[in-house]
Amino acid sequence: MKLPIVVYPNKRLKAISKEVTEFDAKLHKFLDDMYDTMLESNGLGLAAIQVDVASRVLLLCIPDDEGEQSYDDLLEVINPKLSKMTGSMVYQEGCLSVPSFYEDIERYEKLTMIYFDRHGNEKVIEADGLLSVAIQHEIDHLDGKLFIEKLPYGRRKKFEKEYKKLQKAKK
Ligand code: Y12
Ligand code: CO
Repeated sequence: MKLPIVVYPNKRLKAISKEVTEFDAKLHKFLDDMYDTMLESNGLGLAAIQVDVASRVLLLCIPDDEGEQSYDDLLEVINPKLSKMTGSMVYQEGCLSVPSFYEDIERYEKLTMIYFDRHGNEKVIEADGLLSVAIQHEIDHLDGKLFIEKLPYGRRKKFEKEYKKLQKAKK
């Protein structure tokens, strides 16, 4: 079931999400609904707060070399922690909660993430490139942060002006 997406400037996106303690059927149904929401919205990643649930849950599904998004590549991430962040890279990021805007953002190039799967099993993944960028983008959501907050002052001002104009035109 597709869930409604919370969009900027809704203040709910600033919530600090809480750790998951129950790895039960309710969590599994929520993960399945997040997956439907992400795919039906053409997203590569989605954090729970984007569907108004302040839990430390995120999904990622990075396309393969042919640009195909496959269920086999789905990463369900619960209570993630990052370590061993190294290097830097710039990638043009987008977000389902900030529709129609893409901006160059600098992030760590490589990292290690420890997290739990839907059954409460601890997992470790080493990521680089797009996966590393997407992980950092989604973990920022769990801490109430959006990629546009990383823009320099001038670019942020320009974004706010254009975004307001676009929101007005949509009404
Ligand atoms: C870099 C950083 C973060 C990610 C994962 C999270 N971002 C997304 O999944 C963005 C998806 C997105 C999809 C859109 O919809 C279409 O393209 C049809 C979109 O366009 C509009 O809202 C009009 C914007 C963002 C990945 C890489
Ligand atoms: Co986002």
